[in-house]
This record gives sequence, structure tokens and C-alpha cells, in this order.
Amino acid sequence: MLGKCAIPLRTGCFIRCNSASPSRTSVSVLAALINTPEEAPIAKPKPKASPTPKIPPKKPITAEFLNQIYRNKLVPRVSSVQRGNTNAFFNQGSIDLEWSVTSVRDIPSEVVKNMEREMYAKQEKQRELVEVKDPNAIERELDAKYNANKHDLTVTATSAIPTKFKTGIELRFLSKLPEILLLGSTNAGKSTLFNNLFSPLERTRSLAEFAYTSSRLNYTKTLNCFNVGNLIRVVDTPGYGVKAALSQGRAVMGYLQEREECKRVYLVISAPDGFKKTDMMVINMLQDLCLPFELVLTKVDKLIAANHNNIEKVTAQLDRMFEEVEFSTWGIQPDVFFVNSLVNKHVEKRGGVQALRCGIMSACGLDGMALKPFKYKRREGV
Ligand SMILES: Nc1nc2c(ncn2[C@@H]2O[C@H](COP(=O)(O)OP(=O)(O)O)[C@@H](O)[C@H]2O)c(=O)[nH]1
Ligand SMILES: [Mg+2]
Repeated sequence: MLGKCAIPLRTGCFIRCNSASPSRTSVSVLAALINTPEEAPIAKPKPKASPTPKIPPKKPITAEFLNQIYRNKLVPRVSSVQRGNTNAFFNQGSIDLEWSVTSVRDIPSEVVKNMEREMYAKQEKQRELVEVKDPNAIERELDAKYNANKHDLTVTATSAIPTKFKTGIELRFLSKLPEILLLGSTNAGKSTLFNNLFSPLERTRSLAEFAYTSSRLNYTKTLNCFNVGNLIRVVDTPGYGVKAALSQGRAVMGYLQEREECKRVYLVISAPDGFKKTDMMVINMLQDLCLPFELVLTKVDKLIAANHNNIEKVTAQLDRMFEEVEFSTWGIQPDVFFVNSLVNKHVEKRGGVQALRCGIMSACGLDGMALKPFKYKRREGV
């Protein structure tokens, strides 16, 4: 090889030169030759090793992941401090069952409101009497009332206007707190959702038992109100639909129509079962009444298990479900929360509950508050 050099061509073959170093001209000619595109055959791309299909490790689908896909993107994000405060409140807030009623009229504050209404109606009537007939009628009538019913009515001597009445109802029941309502068909998972909301997050697999739950249809028969930390009230309702009594439906309707304290309705739908006819009737009614409501899709664990943890199948089922009810055309666009209160081999933790907690605080106007723990220490055994 001495005195010769080999210049590689693109083709992979070599041109042999007779000098130790190739002269400039020969190099430039060769370079031109090498760089001539027509001359140089097109290098064939090296056949790639057949691509072995990369199967991504199957990530478990969670309620949080579905929230990312389906939740209303316009909802403002919650800061970590707010989330921490909210979680502390839901994990530790005292929980007291305040009332269980079969009619909205039996709610303590509604009893008082009705008494007030009756009282003002009577006063109005008396005023009319004064104006139209006898100027002394009102005093005579009030005197007679006062004597007959001293316990109910206290009349000031000067103004002759009733200022207070005794109701026998504890004052703590009369405090005006924001209320939220858990609504849904029988067995949708309302009571379980309540327990999920107020079970500490450390309990990843089991729930505390505040509201009674059962796989038996129509287990919750009354409107049950829980005072939480003396900041909010959460009302669990009997379901509508299969096996629900008419009186229960009336109670819920009455609540929706009359209860001013209700800040937000959470309509609980079982995600694997989808919307039922009765759900759609209720949604139409909520829209007609202009009541703000959100959707909570529960039993996400079941939905994921039924679709073998396949995200395409899960989203296809959910998309179909929303399309069937023409969700995008609804007058009021509710936010959508996904939750699983129970777990299985695909879904190992209760999920979606933090987002719902933050949504509730926001609905009650408490999201900006620094919620101090001493206000709501949960009692032992509750
Ligand atoms: N797998 C699963 N089951 C649930 C979930 N939530 C509720 N359930 C079950 O559904 C049934 C009815 O629940 P319940 O809360 O009593 O329904 P309600 O009638 O709407 O109050 C019970 O057997 C619950 O264990 C959930 O997130 N996942
Ligand atoms: Mg129930």
C-alpha cells in the first residue's frame, strides 16, 4: 500500500492513487466527481431493524385523569394552599346530622319562616282592618291574641307589633349556612359519595360511615341534612326513579323550589349506567328553575373495570353517553366531576374527591377562606 492512497467514494468503493498524498487537482476532480448528484448513485437508506411495537406500560386510569379530559376548562384553577385548607376541612370538620325530614316544610328554619310569613300576613290583615273599618280593631285583636296565647306572641305595649315568638327550635339549627344538595336516582351512589367526601384522604380504600348506604334500592327515605364544621350543610336525598315513593319525589321537588339556602345541586349519575330518563327530566327541571347544578359521575372504578382499563374504550363509552343526551346543547353547561368511592384491582384508590371538594367550597363561596382547624374539630367516634 506504500505510495498509494485510497479515497473512498460515496458508493463505498475506493479510487486508488499512485502518490503518497493525492495532488490538489486530482483531489478537486475527485471531489467534484463525488459531489455530482447524477453520477453518484442514491444511497439507499439502510434497512431499519423491524420496529418492535412498543407497548406502553398500562397506566391505571383514574378519576383525576377523566376529570382532566372532561371537566369544564373555564373553571379557575385552585391553588395548593386552597386545596390544603379545603382538604383539612373535609378531613376533620365536625359532622352532625341536624335534621331528617319528609317535607321541606319540616326543616327547622322553614318552620320559622312559615311562622313569620303567617305572622306578617295577619299583621297585614289587621292593618287593612284599621284602614277600612275600625281604627281600634287592631289593638283589640292583638290584646285578645296576647291574652289567649302569651307563649307564642309577645306584644310590646307601645307599638303593638309582635317582636318575637318562641318556636322551641334550637338556635343552632336556624343559622344561615350555604347548603348543597346531593340528588340522583335510587342507588346512584349519593350516600356513598357523602361518606367519600368526608372520609380522610389517608383512608385510600375504605370509607367512614356518616350516611347509611346500601345496595338495596331506596334505602335513604328522608332528606338528611349534615352540618359540617358549622360552615356548610350537605343534604343527602332519597333517590328518584325505580322504587322511589311519590312522597319522596315531592319532598325533593319542594326543596328545590323553596329552599333559598341551596347554593348548588350535585346530580349524581352512575357512570357505568349513564343517564336515565328520570335524570333527564330532573335536568330539564333544574334548567327551568335556573338552579345551578353540576354532574358527579360516580362508580368510575366499575366503568374502568368493565372496559379492562382501556382508555379508548372508556372515553368512547363516555363520549357516547354525553352524545346520547346532547350534552353540548344544554342551556346551562354544568361542570362534570368523576369520582370512585370504592376500589378494585384496576383502580386502587378512591379518586376524584379533591376536585369535588374544591368545587363545593367554591359553590358555597368559601374557596378564598383560610379555614382554621379549631373551628371544626371532628368529635371522637363520629
Ligand atoms: N363500585 C362502586 N360502587 C359504588 C360506588 N358508590 C356507590 N356504590 C354502591 O352503590 C350502591 C348504592 O349506593 P348508595 O350510596 O346507597 O346509593 P344512593 O341510593 O344513591 O344513596 C351501594 O352498594 C354502594 O356500595 C362507587 O363509587 N363504586
Ligand atoms: Mg342513599
